[in-house]
Amino acid sequence: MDRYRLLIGNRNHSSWSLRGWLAMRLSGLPFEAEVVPLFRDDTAGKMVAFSDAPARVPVLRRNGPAGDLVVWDSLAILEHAAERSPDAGLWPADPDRRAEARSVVAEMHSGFTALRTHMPMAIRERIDGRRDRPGVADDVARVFALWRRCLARSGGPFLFGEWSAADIFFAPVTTRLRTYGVPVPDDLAAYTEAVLAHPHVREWEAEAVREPWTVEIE
Ligand SMILES: N[C@@H](CCC(=O)N[C@@H](CS)C(=O)NCC(=O)O)C(=O)O
Repeated sequence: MDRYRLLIGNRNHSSWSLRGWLAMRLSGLPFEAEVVPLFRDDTAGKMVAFSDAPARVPVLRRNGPAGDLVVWDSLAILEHAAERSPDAGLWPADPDRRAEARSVVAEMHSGFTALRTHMPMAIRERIDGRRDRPGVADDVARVFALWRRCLARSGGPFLFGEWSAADIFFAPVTTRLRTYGVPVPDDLAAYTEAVLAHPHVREWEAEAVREPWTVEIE
């Protein structure tokens, strides 16, 4: 079987890379991750050397008998992984639940700008004092409402029962809540703990802790 190469940014900081990597990891498709350190003079050059995709991460590449392929954008990577591994459970099996899971993922993919701007992912850091930045409280409230809605229907432990695309897309948010000390309501604490304890998230975090690069959070 052809192997894939997945270009990712710093594991401590690159939330979109985490999503693409978690999707590939759940798919079971064989792949190797290659890290390009972000925010350096040579970052864009390394991304451009990897493929003809825009200079962003993640980017997935496959070369071999099955044909050459470049997939960029975390959601496109997740969809490719789901198509190639239909039994991996990236999307719920039930069409109605799958439509809701797609809505949840789409909302994350195109929204939550304040949360992303003011609380950049920094897995191994603990930073205080950003909870009153503009728009953050509204974004956090929406995240909690969304999680509550999904968990009420599924019964947990994850948004659609089993670990799936929806949890993958919100995994960086759970690390942000921890990094910036955002209180998690009691009824959602088990969910955030389950996400942070998921073996794939732990595997990523262990690598993030070992990374040599440091990036100043302004
Ligand atoms: N919508 C894209 C966003 C990708 C993105 O913005 N990635 C960031 C890192 S998390 C990046 O490559 N930044 C490098 C830069 O802007 O130079 C996706 O889902 O993959």
